[in-house]
Amino acid sequence: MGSKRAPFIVIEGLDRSGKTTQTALLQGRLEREGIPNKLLKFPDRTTTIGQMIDSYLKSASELDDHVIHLLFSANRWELASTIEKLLAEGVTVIADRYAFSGIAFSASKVESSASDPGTTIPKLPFEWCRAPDIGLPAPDEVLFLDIAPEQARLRGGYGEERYEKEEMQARVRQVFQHLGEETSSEKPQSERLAPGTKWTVIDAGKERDAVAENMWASVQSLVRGGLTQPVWK
Ligand code: FDM
Repeated sequence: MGSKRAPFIVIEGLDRSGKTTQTALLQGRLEREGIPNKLLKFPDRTTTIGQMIDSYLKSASELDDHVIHLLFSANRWELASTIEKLLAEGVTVIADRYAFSGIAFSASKVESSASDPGTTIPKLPFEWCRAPDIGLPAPDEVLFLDIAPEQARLRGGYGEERYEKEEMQARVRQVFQHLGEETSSEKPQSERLAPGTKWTVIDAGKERDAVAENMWASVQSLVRGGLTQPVWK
């Protein structure tokens, strides 16, 4: 019987969706269940590339939109072999954001159209945004914490960082929804954005413990059972 590997689970979500709290609760649950695990956070602001990203997000520096997109991707590639190694060793990897955030945020950047100044057009084409992450270890499951912008506002508004503006967040939510459809198991595997990834929408507007329970219910058989197939790329 072939050896099993651990699953790779990604938590994606909008700002104010409770993503950080819920990621911590999921990790606590894995600990209580005695399941070896490692929590990663993207961007990982501790590396040299991560420090450039941090400075950009805090508006302490300016970078071309293409450059920052590639840095976010490079920041994942820095950890790609570590992720594969951990999974092979039986350590469940949870990532707070991953390539889906990379696509959603960059593809949501717009500028006004030269021919029709009243309308906006994307600054970076969707396919271009997707390309640098092709070949990274792909998650077995994405838990997308979804919240309506109006409800996010009631939770106390957005913070100070570059993308924390309501119009941007609304566009990001639309791209995430599109990514969810492209990843959906209803499509033939050959047409999916991430062929082995299960995309689960979690209603993040619910009360904290209910959200945590729904997330656990979705991943528990995966983390308890492990997987025999190789990591998806
Ligand atoms: N973000 C995050 C991106 O624009 N691209 C990426 O690849 C990733 C991983 O960085 F606004 C954005 C999303 C968010 C910001 O994220 C920092 P945290 O979770 O607030 O640290």
